[in-house]
Amino acid sequence: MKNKAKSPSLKLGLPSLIFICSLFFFIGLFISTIFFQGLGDARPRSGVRILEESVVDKEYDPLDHGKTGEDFVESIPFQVLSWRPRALYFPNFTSAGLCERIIDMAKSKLQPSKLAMRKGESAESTKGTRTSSGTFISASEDKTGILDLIERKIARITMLPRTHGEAFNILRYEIGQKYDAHYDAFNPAEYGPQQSQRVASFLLYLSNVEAGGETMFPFEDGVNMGTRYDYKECIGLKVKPRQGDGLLFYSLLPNGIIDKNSLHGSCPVIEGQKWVATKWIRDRDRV
Ligand SMILES: O=C(O)CCC(=O)C(=O)O
Repeated sequence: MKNKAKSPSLKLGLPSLIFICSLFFFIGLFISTIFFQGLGDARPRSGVRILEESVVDKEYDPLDHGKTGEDFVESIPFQVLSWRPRALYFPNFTSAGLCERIIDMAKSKLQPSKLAMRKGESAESTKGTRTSSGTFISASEDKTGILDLIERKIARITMLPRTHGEAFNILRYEIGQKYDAHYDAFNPAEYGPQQSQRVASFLLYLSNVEAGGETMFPFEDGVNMGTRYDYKECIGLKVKPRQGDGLLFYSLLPNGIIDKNSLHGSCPVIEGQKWVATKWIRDRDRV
């Protein structure tokens, strides 16, 4: 019997196959690490990168930037709603899809919203002041990267470092629910000594509301100040929630004093549901 000639084709055993596959895997990992490092820290994670690219303005040539700067020019449209308080409105700050994903993140975690108490106040005496439900979610807890992306964008428009921000407070108001007029800054004369102070608030409207639910500024431009305003009435400048839009206002004047015009609240929802993500930004690092 003739011996079968040995075929010159390559026959690989299991160990060799595993070795080759691992080699390709590590080469791929190495190349992608180098590529993404090149994009710098300013780029959000891939799942949501499309959102940020849509606002990069190709019309302008970016300048050389410092170590903490960015290599792109960005357009973020806004409208000045008021100078007293300083309030800016950002249409289409975020897409509707991302708003829905934030609502989904928060839905199962809602608890009755709480209030910071002034000296002498109690749960009983403040009952009915704030009737929404809410939950706190920090950007680091959100593994999808959506809150991280939004937090970076808020830091850009305020020029207040993201490390000064509290976790997002995601709120839901149902029909009849509201937040009576209040200040976000804590007056030490009423609340006692403060370690740090809230400088600004950013509200991202996560839903439309059929009727009611406006964010109101009863003392805008000093109007209604010095009257017998009862903090419940929904008057003054009213901002109607629109899904994906943002509202920024400052609670402190440039000299660090609380801006009396920044009194604000949420009018009762009349029809539909209101969802909003609030970020309070402080004058000091939170980390
Ligand atoms: O829901 C709003 O429109 C206002 C929320 C608010 O006043 C706050 O969270 O401090």
